[in-house]
Amino acid sequence: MTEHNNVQTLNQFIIERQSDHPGAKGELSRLLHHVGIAAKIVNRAVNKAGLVDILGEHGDQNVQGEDQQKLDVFADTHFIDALKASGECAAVASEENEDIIIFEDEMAKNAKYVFCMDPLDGSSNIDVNVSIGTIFSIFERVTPRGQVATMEDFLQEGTKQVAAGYVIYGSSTMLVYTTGNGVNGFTLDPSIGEFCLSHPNIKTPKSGTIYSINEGNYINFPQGVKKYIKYCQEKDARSKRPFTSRYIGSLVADFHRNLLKGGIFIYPQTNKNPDGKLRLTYECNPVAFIAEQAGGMATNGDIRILEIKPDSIHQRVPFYTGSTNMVKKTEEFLHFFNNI
Ligand code: P6P
Repeated sequence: MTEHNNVQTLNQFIIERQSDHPGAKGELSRLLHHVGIAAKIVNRAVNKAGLVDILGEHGDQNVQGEDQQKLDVFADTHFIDALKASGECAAVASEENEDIIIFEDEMAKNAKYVFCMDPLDGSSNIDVNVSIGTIFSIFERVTPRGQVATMEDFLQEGTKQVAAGYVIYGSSTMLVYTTGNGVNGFTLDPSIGEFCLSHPNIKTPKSGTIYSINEGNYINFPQGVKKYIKYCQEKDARSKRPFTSRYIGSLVADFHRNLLKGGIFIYPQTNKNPDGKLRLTYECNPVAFIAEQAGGMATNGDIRILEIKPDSIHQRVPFYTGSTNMVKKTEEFLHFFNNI
């Protein structure tokens, strides 16, 4: 019998932390509870992906023109179903859907929140058994309750997020989230089917020795990024350089490692992606909220990610995030060499 008497489950934690939000009536708690349910359903499918016919391409392409893997579609469908079932979500913006998904039932029209998500980020890694993840961001709607949500509810600055998090389906499955009072990590215990508090009050190191960037795009990088990469590679005992290069190609996995160990993740503008590759509303905003809540930073090379007013739900931005001292050093190079 596994001893669980001192373990706090996600649901116990959510309810306990409800008091962080005076006047809360449990809407966000119920919404987060349903996120946990969907995460367990997707986790079960991800773990079996190699065994059942759920691998391989779904035949369609998502709005990004990327081949949709079946697990992408599975994750998108099950998160949407769980959000609708919660009764606390009015509409969803998803990487897998060009337009927002508006729930039109009476309960949803009166719901307080809208939800942005990348239901399965890093999906190109699915069939090579590399960690993938779900990333989500929750806003209180700005349109009046009692009517359907609109696109206006989704084009809010990241500073307006009420909650954000990610699920990493890796060697273990973890859910990491914030509601603006610190960052907490929960590890799924498959023996009881519960996310259990394993990483309370995560704080990311101010400095690190890991840099994560796809150096295959080096030729197209801004001069300041090229100079920063060379800075990471130079020998300097005092600042523990040369740093270590680690790049998994799955944002959730690269970010999570750097969050815990210290480091910087960079996806700058390239010729192929002149505005960067990562999407503001459902990748950069939630990751930035977590980074800042853990004592780190997240910018587009110039300003805080969280201060950017989105002009579309699939808008891309350059992304620099992680240990504060490393992000600041990168910005020094960008300001000097690129006049950013
Ligand atoms: P590249 C995965 O497709 C993703 O959206 C992120 O998870 C990841 O950080 C990035 O793209 C990897 O992009 O161009 O290096 O393969």
